[in-house]
Amino acid sequence: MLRRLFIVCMVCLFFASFACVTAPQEAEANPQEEQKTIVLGFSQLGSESAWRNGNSRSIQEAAERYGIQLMFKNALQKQENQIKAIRSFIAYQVDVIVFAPIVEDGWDNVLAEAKEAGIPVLLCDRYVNVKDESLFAGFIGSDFVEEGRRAAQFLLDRTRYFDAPVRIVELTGTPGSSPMQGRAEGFRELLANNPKYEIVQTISGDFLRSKGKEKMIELLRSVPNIDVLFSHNDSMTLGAIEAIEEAGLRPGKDIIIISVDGEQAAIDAIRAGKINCVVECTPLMGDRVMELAILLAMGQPIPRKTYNIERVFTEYDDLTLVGERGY
Ligand code: GYE
Repeated sequence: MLRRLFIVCMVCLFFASFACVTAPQEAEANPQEEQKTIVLGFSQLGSESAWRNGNSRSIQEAAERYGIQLMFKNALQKQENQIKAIRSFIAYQVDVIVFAPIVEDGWDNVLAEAKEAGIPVLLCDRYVNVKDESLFAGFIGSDFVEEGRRAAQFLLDRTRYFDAPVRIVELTGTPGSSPMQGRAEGFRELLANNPKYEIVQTISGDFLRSKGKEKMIELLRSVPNIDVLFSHNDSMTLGAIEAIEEAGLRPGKDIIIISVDGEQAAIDAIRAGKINCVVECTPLMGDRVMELAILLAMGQPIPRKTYNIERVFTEYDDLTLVGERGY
């Protein structure tokens, strides 16, 4: 028994010493330090909502985790600032450009410049409308048309036994942006051919809480008998709730409220009975953005579209199971 133990020990020692000899050689052949740090230029469109701030944080924290050097520029809600930022990334010769386009149109020229410079571009969060789709490598974000459908599906279920007409007002996001267009389209798709539902007025609140309140005040003054508010994001919804309460009505009861995003304050508002449904749209995609950026920097292909996995939160759900939202 002792003899066998002795042999086992000797064998282990032999391999241990072998590992000691080879380890430094391996380190020399492939030194960590020599790996080039990836430089990523990220153009954020602004800071209009809790969603946007959560998205910026997610990108910044993930870049640190992945050891990627991040050049982060906030365009403060102006497309021209985004174009300038992208041009500066090209001049700096970053490895990858990622950006969240404020609107869909107007990117052909600057993206052609990036392509000419050989810098791959990843669209994050919102889509673009360009003549040549090879001007960007891929997209990561949400399926906005599907979000609109989910909002409409909740509405159909919730008002199944309501008498016609069901009068809806809609607060939309930034005109010309992909979430605004997609959510409006998906919502209408399910209501089409159903005369019971009437979208009585559509008005833009630009994804801003302040405008959500302002526009809801206008709607309450100009539109009689509002049954439902469909709001394209939580920030506008939270502003609209203030307007509804100030008008002496009960949000979530006198007016059914359907929103999009799923920020902490909106989930709390469902718990308080003031929002009936929130279609989730997550901004927390930093890790996946970094993984795609690494592939692009290595010259690898990436999927044309990567969608986030999302759910719907309603007044009927057990929301005690929903943890901290992180935005
Ligand atoms: O819903 C809204 C934000 O583009 C998905 O932009 C994003 C939207 C989000 O300001 O809150």
